[in-house]
Amino acid sequence: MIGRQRHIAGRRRNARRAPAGFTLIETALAIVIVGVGVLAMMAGQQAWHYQNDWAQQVGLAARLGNEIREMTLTLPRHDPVAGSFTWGSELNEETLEDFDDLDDFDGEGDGVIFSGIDGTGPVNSLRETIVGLERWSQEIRVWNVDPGNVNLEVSEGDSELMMVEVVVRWDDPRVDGLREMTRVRWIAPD
Ligand SMILES: [Ca+2]
Ligand SMILES: [Ca+2]
Repeated sequence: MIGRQRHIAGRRRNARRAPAGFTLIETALAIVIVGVGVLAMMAGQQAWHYQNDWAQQVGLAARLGNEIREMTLTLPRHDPVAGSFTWGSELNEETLEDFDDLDDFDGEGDGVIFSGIDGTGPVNSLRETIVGLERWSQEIRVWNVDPGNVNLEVSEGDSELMMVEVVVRWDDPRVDGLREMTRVRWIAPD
């Protein structure tokens, strides 16, 4: 009899111990918790990649603006013969290679664009097309400003003071259309 009681007491002790393994609900909960964690990590990584990529593109845009600035810093404002009378490139100046004064970079007053889409750019300070930047463009405009107020545009030839502007755009594959990435302006030195 005593042996039977011991046997029953032993079974009860075993019954009080937690069963080995997890229940279905515990397993499902664990899967959900781990899944949410993984998703959050992936979202965080994506955001980091996006911001890192964006910082690179902004840096590149600033560089493309400065390439034009360096290219044009030593140029005279106007053609030594035609002066501001011929605003834009002079006769026989058809490509970037031929531009030898600042107003050449304003075309006929509409600006000049060096673009990867049409194969004319973007260009560096040595007037070479930069390979691999087909989605980028540099638009240059040149105009005269009032010496007393450089924010005031005046008619071509009405002032000796000249403003140069470069707008750098990127055809961002993540959105439709071109993004303006940077806009740099400076007063042309004498
Ligand atoms: Ca010229
Ligand atoms: Ca010219």
